[in-house]
Amino acid sequence: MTLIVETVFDLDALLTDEERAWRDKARAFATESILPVAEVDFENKHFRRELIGGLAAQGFLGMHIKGYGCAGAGAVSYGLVCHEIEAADSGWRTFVSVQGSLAMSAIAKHGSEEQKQEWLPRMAAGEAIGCFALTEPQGGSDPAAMTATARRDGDDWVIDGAKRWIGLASIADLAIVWAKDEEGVVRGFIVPTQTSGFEATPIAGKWAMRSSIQCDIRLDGVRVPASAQLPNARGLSAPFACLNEARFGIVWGAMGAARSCLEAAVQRSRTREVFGAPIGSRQLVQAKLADMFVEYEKGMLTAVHLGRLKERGALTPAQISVGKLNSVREALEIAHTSRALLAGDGITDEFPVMRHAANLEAVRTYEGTDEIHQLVIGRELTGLGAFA
Ligand code: TGC
Repeated sequence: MTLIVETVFDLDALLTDEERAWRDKARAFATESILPVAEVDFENKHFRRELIGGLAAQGFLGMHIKGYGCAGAGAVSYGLVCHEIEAADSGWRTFVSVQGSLAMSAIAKHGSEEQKQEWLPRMAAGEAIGCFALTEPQGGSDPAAMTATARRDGDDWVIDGAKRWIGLASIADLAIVWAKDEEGVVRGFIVPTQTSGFEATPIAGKWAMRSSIQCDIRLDGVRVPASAQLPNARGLSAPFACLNEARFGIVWGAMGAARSCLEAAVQRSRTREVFGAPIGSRQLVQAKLADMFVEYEKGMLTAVHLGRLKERGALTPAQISVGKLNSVREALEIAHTSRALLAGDGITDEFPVMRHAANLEAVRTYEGTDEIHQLVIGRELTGLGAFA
């Protein structure tokens, strides 16, 4: 499928054949399997579980991890897959992120060899679903203030606490749970969700991400063996290393939602006639389209740059903050402008724009709000922290 917005800027020139192949595969899957059901599932708040097998068969789950049944693809390839899937719906890019960038990454980065062998191949195949339990009910911006605890009891660990906004938790087979030990050190645990004392409840009444699942979790004396602890996770930098992966995917994904909105506005501007001519022939409309397009391409160039840095092992958290802040902020702006150009029809499900705008409100908040990323960048520029 050729998109009008792709014919102008030739971003393809920056991609390798392999990257284009991943992109094309993801676009075909998103177009054939997600897009046809995106509106109805959003309307009905339906998580279409049967799509998981397709995502797994395409090799998208944990695709940046090497070995253990994972594709070992490059960062730009992974970003392009996030981009294409979120062009269909942010909820499904979120699924790919939670499974691959958060839950699988936690095991790949911090797990023992036995834990990797046990979980990663099944997770890559979509046979085991993971979730990542970090955020707590009092708020997500300051995970250092977490109150979930893990105490030793003989050879076991016993975990107590509450988590909130945890994607996929009610359908997950395992949860990566972050909790403080008796010394106040943050540790990570692989908790099978069937364990007694683990309870996940989907959050109702969402106006965003309606075709995906976010949950409250209660951890009530959840007992796991010592072998469930991630041995290489000590301190908050461990979950943050996973958040970096997910935030990187959002840099690309949000621009996918933006592209979908921009494409809708461009196509409409060519055909919709007002005052006897297509609205695309009017200067005010062209100015809006041009500004949206420029921000979209700037966002994509940033994404490619960050991807190349990541492939060299040189990507820093502050650089990811630049990308996450910019992509989501500009994607929202593009969605809102597109809605205005589509006029009354823009609020209907004839176009994907309101759905993307609503989803992007959630993307703006999770994995670090705009304000958190501004402060990360501000600290990098000034050398002065301004969080407290
Ligand atoms: P501070 O608490 O002082 O530092 C803790 C340690 O973490 C290190 N660190 C990082 N390491 C790697 N990558 C990063 N991006 C890191 N950011 C911090 C830091 O160096 C320190 O290491 P060490 O070894 O000295 O102990 O925190 P800070 O002052 O560095 O950072 C403060 C702040 C506000 C930037 C940070 O707390 C932050 O990023 N907050 C936002 C957290 C966030 O994104 N929460 C939303 C998570 S989304 C979610 O949970 C839902 S999962 C998705 C789903 O299920 O759908």
